[in-house]
Amino acid sequence: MGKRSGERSRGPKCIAIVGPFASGKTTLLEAILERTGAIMKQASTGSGTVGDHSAEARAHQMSVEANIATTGFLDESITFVDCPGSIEFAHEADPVLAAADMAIVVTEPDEKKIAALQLTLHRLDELGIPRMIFLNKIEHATMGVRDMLKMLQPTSDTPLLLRQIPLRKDGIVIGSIDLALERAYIYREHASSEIAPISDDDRAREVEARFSMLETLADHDDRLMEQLLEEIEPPRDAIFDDLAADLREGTVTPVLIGSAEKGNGILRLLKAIRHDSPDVEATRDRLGLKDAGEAVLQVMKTIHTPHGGKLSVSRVLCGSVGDGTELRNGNTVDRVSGLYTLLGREQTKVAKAEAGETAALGKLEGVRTGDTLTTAKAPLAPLIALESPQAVYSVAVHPSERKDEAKLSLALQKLIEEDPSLGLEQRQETGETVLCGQGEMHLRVTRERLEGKYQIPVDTAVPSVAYRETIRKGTTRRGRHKKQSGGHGQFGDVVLDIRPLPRGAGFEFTDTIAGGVVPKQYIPSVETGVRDFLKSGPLGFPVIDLAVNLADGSYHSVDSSDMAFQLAGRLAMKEGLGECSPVLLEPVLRIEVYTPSDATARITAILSQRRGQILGFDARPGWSGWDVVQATIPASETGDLIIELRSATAGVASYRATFDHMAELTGRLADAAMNAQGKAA
Ligand SMILES: Nc1nc2c(ncn2[C@@H]2O[C@H](COP(=O)(O)OP(=O)(O)OP(=O)(O)O)[C@@H](O)[C@H]2O)c(=O)[nH]1
Ligand SMILES: [Mg+2]
Repeated sequence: MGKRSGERSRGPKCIAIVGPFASGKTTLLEAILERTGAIMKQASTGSGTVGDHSAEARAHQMSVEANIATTGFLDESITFVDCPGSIEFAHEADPVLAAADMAIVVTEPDEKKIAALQLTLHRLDELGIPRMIFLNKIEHATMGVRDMLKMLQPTSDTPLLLRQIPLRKDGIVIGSIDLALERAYIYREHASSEIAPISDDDRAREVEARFSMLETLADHDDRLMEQLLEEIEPPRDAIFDDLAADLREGTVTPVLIGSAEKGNGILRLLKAIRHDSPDVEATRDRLGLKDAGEAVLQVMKTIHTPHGGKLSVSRVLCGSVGDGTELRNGNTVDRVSGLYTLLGREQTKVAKAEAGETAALGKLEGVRTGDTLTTAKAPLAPLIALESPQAVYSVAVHPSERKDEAKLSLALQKLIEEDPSLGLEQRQETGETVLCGQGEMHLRVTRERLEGKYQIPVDTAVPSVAYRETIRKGTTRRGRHKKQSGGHGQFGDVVLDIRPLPRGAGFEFTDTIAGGVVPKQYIPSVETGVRDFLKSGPLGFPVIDLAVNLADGSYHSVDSSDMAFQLAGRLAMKEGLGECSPVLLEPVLRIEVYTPSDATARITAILSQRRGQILGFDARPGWSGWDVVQATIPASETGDLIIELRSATAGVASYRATFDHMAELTGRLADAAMNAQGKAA
């Protein structure tokens, strides 16, 4: 074990606040801002003033995007980034976490939030982010703290290390005992706690809990282990050093307790951040970045402000930037125009941002969330690769008023720039513009932004399914196009052999014309006519998986033409296909659903009800207590599938799906699909 003491740092920090939905993250941010004097008064409920004052967040009583607030504690500048808890907005956290020094995981002692907590901690593990847990809503806790830990421990790969225990009076939590300081504090609402004497009963609990904390620390400190064995009281400084080192090295997850709403436990949390949190130097190490004298920044979030300005909120990892600094992003260079610190939506102009600080950089037009920027001459490889999650929900959108079409596509472009988990597809076949995202709420919020911020009323619809049709048997059919309307006539005559092909074969066109009964130059015309017909077959959908052979025909030396043979080909197809017992085909997806194991049976039932074929399920690799369910399922059944999957799993299930094959669809469902198509046409 290396030197552990004297490493506490005081540089500017960037702390991400993450955790399950509605656990109190935004309320905690507000409590922190109040306690550090950045705002006057904490709102009485969460999602109130600073944290989230976007109209969308207020309307839904939940955070829908990352909120950035820079404040100071003692002599230190700290930027907090409050991330949304809902899985539909989880992607907001990734670029933030990538450049943050540490995460505060806000959770509550509630069994229903366990799976969501696991989701958060797993992501932190994947990204290698040091974390502390803030066990919130402690004033409502009825469970003993040891039972709470027992409930939470399975979510974490590293041991949870309780740093405080609650003090209760008549069963109600009224304060806490800090196990490192061995001091009792009585909570006061929205004010710092008062130091209080420790009763004998509480002393006994404290000694026991403290011993268990020291034991955990001793796992990574031989000297402490010896001291414990020899019953020597370890020096307090050594304990603090261990707490900081273990957090930084990610060997433990410290747990602090409090109430964001009542402003309790906030000061202890701030002190723990001040003393124990890694700073930008450690974050550079984590990202494999050397400080070579040039500025390097990582973009955490992109904001298009209502006044049309673009802000790239960035962490300065080394060097410094000022207004006017030229920053290289890959092969392009942009000049910073305006530099600000943020307090929610409030911007304060600053001249410069130094290593460790987080600032919003104005007008970097080509820059996107997740980009790595530098003042160096040579391009820098991105420090992290951010993947956009696969979409699980989509809607077709179009402007309510035609005149807004161009405006809509511009606004969508901006929204996607702010939110890379949003996708846009232009579907040629149906002419639909389809928005793809992470869930119903995600797309609802997107629509609200279009209508609110960009003032574009839109209509939405369920996107249509890409049905096809094919034939079950073959036929031979003549198509004769003949017209005599004075002057030049039209004449084309073909005989087509039509036969089905195996699924996935597509379309084949051949000819077995002998002796020039259809002249060579008209054979492609026949094919064009046939293909044109196949765009919409007898059932109203594109026809696939069939072969057409031009077997015979005749022509007229004056009246035959390209167009006449196209029409003859079309005619033969039109009359022929009806005899080939056409059948509808629907796309079937191969799907993997990720779910906590206790919901696996419910998930398979949901899939089966939606005509899914369960292929099996397995333990999800690297996730204890989770499964992957494999199935195939018709695409038409997946429109709102995610909603049902999430409601069966307290909001945490997700899936990946890829096209697998086309399958025949008959009966009532086929009729419904054809009716819908008929109406649309
Ligand atoms: N009893 C109690 N309620 C709290 C506490 N902190 C927050 N709440 C309540 O919990 C609810 C959710 O609070 P938020 O701060 O919006 O939670 P959040 O984690 O930011 O939620 P999302 O961002 O949507 O994931 C609100 O009704 C808060 O008033 C607390 O310490 N005690
Ligand atoms: Mg929130």
